[in-house]
Formats: sequence, C-alpha cells, structure tokens
Amino acid sequence: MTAQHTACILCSRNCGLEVETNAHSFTRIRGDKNHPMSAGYICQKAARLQYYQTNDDRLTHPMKRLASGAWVGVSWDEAIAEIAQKLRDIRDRHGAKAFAYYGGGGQGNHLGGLYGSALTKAMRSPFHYSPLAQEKTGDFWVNGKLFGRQTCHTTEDVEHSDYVLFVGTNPWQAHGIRNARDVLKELSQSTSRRMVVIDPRKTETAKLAHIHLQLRPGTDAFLLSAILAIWQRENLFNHDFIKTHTDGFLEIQDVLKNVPIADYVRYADVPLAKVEQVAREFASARSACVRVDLGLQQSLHSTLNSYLEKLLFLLSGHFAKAGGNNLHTFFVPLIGHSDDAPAKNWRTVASKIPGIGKLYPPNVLPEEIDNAGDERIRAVFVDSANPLLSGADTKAYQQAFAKLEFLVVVDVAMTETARFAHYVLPASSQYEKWEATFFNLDFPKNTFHLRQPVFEPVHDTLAEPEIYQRLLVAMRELPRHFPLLELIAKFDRKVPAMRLFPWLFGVTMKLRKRLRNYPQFVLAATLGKCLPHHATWVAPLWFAAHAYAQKHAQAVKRAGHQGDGLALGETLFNAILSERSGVTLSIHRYEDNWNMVRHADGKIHLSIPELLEQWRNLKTNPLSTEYPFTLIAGDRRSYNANTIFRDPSWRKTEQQGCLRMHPDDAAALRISTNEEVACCSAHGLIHVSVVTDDSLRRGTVVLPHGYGMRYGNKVHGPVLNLLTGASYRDTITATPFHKNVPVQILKLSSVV
Ligand SMILES: Nc1nc2c(c(=O)[nH]1)N[C@H]1C(S)=C(S)[C@@H](COP(=O)(O)OP(=O)(O)OC[C@H]3O[C@@H](n4cnc5c(=O)[nH]c(N)nc54)[C@H](O)[C@@H]3O)O[C@H]1N2
Ligand SMILES: Nc1nc2c(c(=O)[nH]1)N[C@H]1C(S)=C(S)[C@@H](COP(=O)(O)OP(=O)(O)OC[C@H]3O[C@@H](n4cnc5c(=O)[nH]c(N)nc54)[C@H](O)[C@@H]3O)O[C@H]1N2
Ligand code: SF4
Ligand SMILES: [Mo]
Repeated sequence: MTAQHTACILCSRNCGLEVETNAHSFTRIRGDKNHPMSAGYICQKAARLQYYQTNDDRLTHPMKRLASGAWVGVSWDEAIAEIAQKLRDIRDRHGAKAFAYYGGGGQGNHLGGLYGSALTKAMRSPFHYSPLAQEKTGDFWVNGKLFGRQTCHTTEDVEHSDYVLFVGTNPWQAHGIRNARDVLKELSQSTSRRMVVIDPRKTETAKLAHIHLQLRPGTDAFLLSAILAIWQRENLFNHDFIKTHTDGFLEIQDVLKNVPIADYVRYADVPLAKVEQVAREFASARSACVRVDLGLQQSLHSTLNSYLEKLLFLLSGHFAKAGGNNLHTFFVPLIGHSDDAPAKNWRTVASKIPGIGKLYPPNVLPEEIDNAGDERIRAVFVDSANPLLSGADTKAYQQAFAKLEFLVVVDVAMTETARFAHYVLPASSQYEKWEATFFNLDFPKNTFHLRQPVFEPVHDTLAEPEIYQRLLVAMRELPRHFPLLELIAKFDRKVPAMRLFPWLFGVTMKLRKRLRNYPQFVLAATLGKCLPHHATWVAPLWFAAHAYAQKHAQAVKRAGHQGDGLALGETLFNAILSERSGVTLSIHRYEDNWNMVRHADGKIHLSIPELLEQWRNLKTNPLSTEYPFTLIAGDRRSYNANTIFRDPSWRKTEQQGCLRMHPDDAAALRISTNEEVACCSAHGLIHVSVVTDDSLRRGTVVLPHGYGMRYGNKVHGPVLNLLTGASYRDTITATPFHKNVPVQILKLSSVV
C-alpha cells in the first residue's frame, strides 16, 4: 500500500501526515517526516481522525426543513435555486445589513473560505462574523495601532529563544507553537535557557517551566504592568531600540510612573521577588520572546492585555531578532485591515462594534438578530462553524437563531447549528477535496501545504467552492463561463512562464467591474480547468503565489525557488501544486521585519490613547458573593478538539468532560470525586461531575471546551456556553471573558 500525504485538521499547526487508506477509511496515520514545518511530529489526537471522516452525523445530501420541522432531502439544483432566490429577495427587500456570513474555515479548511466570503459581496453586506473575532481581534486591533495595519501579525521564535514567557497558554495541550512537546521538553531541560509560565493553573506546560507565576485569574494586566514598571524603576528599557524604532514612549512612561508595583503584584497574588526576577531576566536576556493565547485574550482586560504583552517585547528590544518576537508574512492573508473611520467601517447596529481585521464578533450576533429593529440581521449563512455550541450564551443563540427568516448551514455533519437551519448543505470532508489552511504564521521560515484529496467524496457531497460558484451563478452575480480567458489559460499553461493569461486576467478585472468582487471564481473557471488532478478550486493560489513571489522575491529564492519576475511566481505555484508534503515558501532575514511595519515613518507607534486611558484607570474586580468561584470556561485537554469530532468514542479519556476543582474546595463543600454537582452562573446551570485537581488555585474551577455535542440522541459532556454571557466582554472588540466566569458550585441535594 502506498502512503499518501495530507495534514491534521485539529489545530492551527496542521502537522503533516503520511496516511494509508482503503476506500473510505484511514488504515494508518503517522507524522510526515518530509513536512517542511512539522517534520514528522504529531500529537495523540491525529491518530483519531477516522472519527471525523466517518461518523453517524455525516451529512450525505442537501436537506430542507419543512414548516412542520421535518427534514426532507432535496437535489442540489433545487437547494441552490431556492437559496439563491431567498437571498436575493432578502437583499432586495431589506438591504445590506440584513445578512451575515459566519465562519468560512476552521482549524484545517480555509480554501472554501476564499470563495464563501464572496457571499458578503453578493449580498452587499460587510458582516463577516468569525470565530477568530472571539479571541484574536484585540491582538489585531493593537497591531494596527502599533505597526500600521491590522494585518501586521507577530509570531514568536520560541525555538531559538533564551528566555520564553508563556502567558495564558498551555502549548503542551493546545499546541499553537511548532512541535510543541518537543520544543517545550528541550527548553525545560536546557541549563542555559529559561522558560516562564504565567497561568492560574499548574498546567502541563507550567510543570515544565523554570518559573511559574500562578496568578489570580484575570489579573494579567496588573502583573504585566508591574513588570513594565519595574523596568522603569530600574532603568531596564532598551533605550537604543526605543529611540531608533519607536515613538510615543513618553506617554508610556507617564502611565508607568504611577503604577503601584507592590499593590499590583499583591493583587495578582504572586511573590514580588519572583516578579522582579522575571522582569530583570527577561530585559537582560540575550534573546527573549512572549507567547500568549486565550488565557490572556479571553480574560478580563483582553485588548489592554494584548497591548501590554507587546510592550514587553518592544520596550526590551526583543523584536525583529532571532529568538524574539517578529512580524511574519502571510501566503494568503487570513484577515484584512479595517479602517477606524466610521464611514469606511460599518459598525454593528445594536452593539455598535466596528469590524476589526474585516471580521465581526460572534459575541454580538444574537443581539444583532434580536435587538436591531428594522436593521436586524434576518439571514445568516454559516460555514465550518458551530456557534450554537461555541458562541457565548447558548440560550441567546438558540432564541435568536429560531427567529431568523433564513439560515443556511454548510457543514460535514449535522451540528447543533445545522438543526436550526432552513437548508443544510453537505460538504465533502477535508480528506475528500483539495484543502489548505492559511495558518502560515512562521518567521523566518514560512511554509505552505496544499493537500490533495485522499478519498472520493462520499455520497452527494460537494466541495464548498463549487457550492458557492453554483450559488453565485444562480444569484446572477457571476457568469458560468469565460471562453476567451479559458482558451488563453489552456494555451499559456503549456509554456514555461505564463504571460498572456496574467495580462488578459488583469484587463478583464479592469473592464468588468462586477467581476472584481469575484476574481477567485474567474480564476477557477479558467486557469482552474487546466490544472492537473482536478485541482480546479486551487486556482486562486496561482495569484497568491505570484503576489508572494513578487513581494518577497529574495526570501522565496532563499527557499530554493528559481526564476525572476513572473517566472519566480510560476515556479512557486508549481512547487505548491506538486509537493505533496508542503513547501517552504520563504526564508527571511530579520531585517525584513522593518519592511513589514506599515506606518509611513517606518516606526512602531507605542502610544494608543484608548488603551492608555484604560491602563491609567485599571480597576480591581471584586469577587461576587453570590458566585464565589471563578470558572475558566473552556480549557484544552488531551481529548478535546473544538467541536470537530462529534462521536464521543474518539476520546480515549474523559468522554463526558469533568469540572476540575481544588481538593480543599471540594472538601469544604463536601463534594467527593466523580460526584455530580450543579455549576451555575448568572446565565444558566449545568450538571457536571467533579474531579479534584491540586494544579488549580483555590476558588478557581475549570471546565473543558469542545463538549456538549448531541450524538446518538444524547448530549455528551458540558454545554459550556449555557454558563457564559455575551455582555461580559471587552469594550473595544466584544471578545468574551470566558476565562473568568463567576459561578457557584452546588451539591445536587441542595438545588431545588
Ligand atoms: N487539545 C486541543 N487543542 C487545541 C484546541 C482544542 O480544542 N483542543 N483548540 C485550538 C484553538 S481553537 C485555540 S484558540 C487554542 C487555544 O490554546 P490555549 O489558549 O493555549 O488553550 P486554553 O486551554 O484554552 O487556555 C490556555 C491557558 O489559559 C489559562 N488561563 C485561564 N485564565 C487565565 C488568566 O486569567 N490569566 C492567564 N495568564 N492564564 C489564564 C488556562 O489555565 C489555560 O492553561 O488551542 C487550539 N488547540
Ligand atoms: N466557553 C468557551 N467557548 C469557546 C472557547 C472557549 O475556550 N470557551 N473557544 C472558542 C474558540 S478559540 C474557537 S476557535 C471556537 C471554535 O468553535 P467554532 O468556530 O464553532 O468551530 P469548530 O468547533 O472548530 O467547528 C467547526 C465546524 O466545522 C465543521 N467542519 C469540519 N470540516 C469541515 C469542512 O470541510 N467543511 C465544512 N463546511 N465544515 C467542516 C465541523 O463539523 C464543525 O461543525 O470556539 C470558541 N468557543
Ligand atoms: S499538534 Fe496535534 S492536533 Fe495539532 S495539528 Fe499537530 S497532530 Fe494535529
Ligand atoms: Mo480558537
């Protein structure tokens, strides 16, 4: 049996896989040693991918829900014609604001999103809601201010760093950094390098750290402020870096002079001496970097936290260097840039939240359906997401989605969200179609992996690009054929460097205004037809390869691709098409960072007035007496992977998901291990069994993310977002404070 190459779709690392298959199943799954990034690495979750490929919830044909609530099968032609008609009707009657597109790609599938997001163009709506906008938009917003564009995104060179600070992230379980477990073990065992973890729980990662600051949840802004203020007190800033590369430092110093270091550290409840040690060591390390994730971003002061975290590597000058934090290139940009000017950036109607990175936050969608009067959202199109489980406040989502005039869901499985839909459209799985992700966030080496299908599509499923193409044709937004371009593409593909096609494609885009909204479809319908192995929908990557090669020519050549001008782009695209294990796109120099900063003066603008004000007015958060526990609502464990797997038997451990609680808290409440209790918040109540765990601080409890799916007529594990509220959120981005939910834990005998 010959091995085929693909990738894992369970987290943003997308480790390369070498798989063996029979007609419908994986018979063997291993790490792919030839993958240019993961080089053979995988974690325990990848071996379970068969549970994704085949399960009882897989959708096999388009379905429509009747007024009675019953589902009936319909043909693709019927479904597409009826959906197109209804969408046009809603657009024409209610205008642009009535429509929202939601999702467009999860942890493994972004190719479809290239096409799906065009639906907002067809509906003239700006509202692209995305799961990224319930975690990362604070980071993007801060990047926009500091570096000039929200598309300037930083990464961390953990592998070459002497001093790594992990804040609010548990890479041992969640990954997010390359080959996490190998890299963490190496760091941990090193005698010359240092690893520090800031996390309220003694996580698997914290256990490996040289220093663990087990802070009170939600106090990062205080702790990070204290570190920065210690630098000011002890003159540990990198003044050369600050002077050469930044402006606005005076405003930062002005806030720092009033930071009561000892009070802030006491509030964070960590030893002052240790904080001083970390401050001094980080500032003076030869190289240092900061890696953060949800513990910082989905906690109190979310956007301010992102600012302070970035000030750590900027004011110490650990930026644009080996082992530091660096900007990186995107092969295909995962996000855009949303201007601040209200005229260029529509705000949501009821919640008044602007787009950030061209994305809108799931946290406000129910209120935009429920409370926006005549300008409410009436139609939603969901692709590759399950907001009825993953969005804050499940009840609000259920109520709002039940009111929608029109809901279409594209998914591989019958999800909680799909059950509310008027039409459900079955996608081929990520192993049945050409796929890729745009999580190419590395520096100095960046890679890209285009995956060929390893199975035939099951039943009557389609790849998303084809679904959207049919829909846009039916909506009369797009012609089906482009005869001249098609002909030229065929001719041009036969010569080594395509010349005529790029020119004609450019002219077509210039002359036919409407088509400018849909270049990806034009490329697929023309160039796509000439690509080998039915790689039709890959065609937009031809454009991406050319754009990338033009912009980063030297770095692309350093990665071994040859040619100049158009020829370099062509070589890169051909490598992407033919290398089954993925390609190295580029190898950069550290000075390339400065070409990626987008402010006209080439400097980093440190002063962000909106955040300076929040920073000056930082307030402590008193514990509620009614809800005395702080719930970390959703952590990453050995066997959770968002809601990608629905069959609970994929989990080797913890099939039903438990609440973790400090043994002393359990004893004080007379709760024994495995006892079922009620966990209640201001928003809801769920039943869950308790496991004691002394890695937690007292007063903090934690529930896992990625449970609560209905499978085989039973709900498995906690429906976590019954406990979370949508209004408990960051003021700038509306990111929910999931890591800090006040709850009460009650014995069932005491719940009436
Ligand atoms: N196994 C597994 N891996 C995954 C996923 C999955 O579902 N399962 N999902 C993927 C996705 S979508 C994402 S976004 C990433 C998320 O990756 P991570 O953010 O690394 O994962 P989490 O476990 O959600 O949260 C990280 C840590 O934040 C800590 N924390 C909680 N509150 C605070 C606080 O106030 N301050 C600080 N400093 N820390 C706090 C928690 O104790 C936890 O250890 O994981 C990805 N990887
Ligand atoms: N309380 C709480 N809530 C959270 C979090 C938390 O920590 N706590 N974490 C948040 C985070 S960081 C994230 S990223 C979100 C994740 O939540 P969502 O954004 O809802 O994404 P997933 O759970 O990854 O769901 C992916 C969906 O894509 C479908 N799918 C898989 N393959 C394909 C395909 O090829 N095509 C199509 N069309 N569909 C496919 C799957 O069946 C599944 O329904 O959850 C968020 N919600
Ligand atoms: S780290 Fe694990 S879950 Fe993430 S892509 Fe690699 S194998 Fe999959
Ligand atoms: Mo996420």
